[in-house]
Amino acid sequence: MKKVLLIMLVMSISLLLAGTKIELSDPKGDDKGPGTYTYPTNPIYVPGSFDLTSATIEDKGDEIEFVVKFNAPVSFNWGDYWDVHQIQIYLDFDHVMNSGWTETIPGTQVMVDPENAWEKVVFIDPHTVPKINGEIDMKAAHMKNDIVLPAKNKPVGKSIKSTVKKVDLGVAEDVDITQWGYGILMLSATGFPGDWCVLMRRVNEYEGDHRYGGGSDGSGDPNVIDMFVDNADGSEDEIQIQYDMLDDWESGMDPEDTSENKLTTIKLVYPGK
Ligand SMILES: [Ca+2]
Ligand SMILES: [Ca+2]
Ligand SMILES: [Ca+2]
Repeated sequence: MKKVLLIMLVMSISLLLAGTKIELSDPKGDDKGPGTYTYPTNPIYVPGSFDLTSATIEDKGDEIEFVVKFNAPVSFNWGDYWDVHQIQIYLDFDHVMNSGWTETIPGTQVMVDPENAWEKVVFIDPHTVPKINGEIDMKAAHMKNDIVLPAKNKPVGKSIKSTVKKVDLGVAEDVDITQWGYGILMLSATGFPGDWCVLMRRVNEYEGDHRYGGGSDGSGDPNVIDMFVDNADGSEDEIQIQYDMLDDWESGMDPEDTSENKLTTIKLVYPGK
């Protein structure tokens, strides 16, 4: 009898973890990066497309399911799997100073606070896996082992659902996802990226057909349009927190010369705190 109870207890603990679901919110109308960015002018960039509204992170046993929601329906005109979104989810497993990466995927153009240094990033992009892996090999080979592609992406309505295997993240099945830090960034994907950009669309000084405006023609400005910040409860004050976080950069004038840049530094969100 005791043994049965023990087994039931162990089972209910792992079931408890398996059901763990984190819910994050983001205010609407802050899809402006550091507060100044404007969308490209081509009508494919529907207003609200890059405006994060909420996200859920759910422990599904041997997988983790990320659902990222935004403020316009996902579209299917030209992309391999969908059109305009690129989403990066930086994961800090241990919350230990300088444990992990502080740089981000080349072309994102932000740094991560050393207290939030990340172990793995989930890379959600509409291109084919061979195309993505080719870009990573060319431009991000040094961090290749820590860039994880979802086992499955499902774009539906105003959301993209991405399923990531725990084994691909290198974590145990009984890991507690409430103890992690999350950096969920919204960018835009392009099949014609800059030489140092892993498939992300760039921000220029003035918007164009397929370029955001409100940044710099150089390469020091973040190519991040929206992100979750602070407690990620969606309160209005998170708008200014994001604008300030994304605004501390300097850029040289030559877009192909990244040596004169000072990148801005972001912090991750810790739901378990
Ligand atoms: Ca938003
Ligand atoms: Ca870490
Ligand atoms: Ca935001």
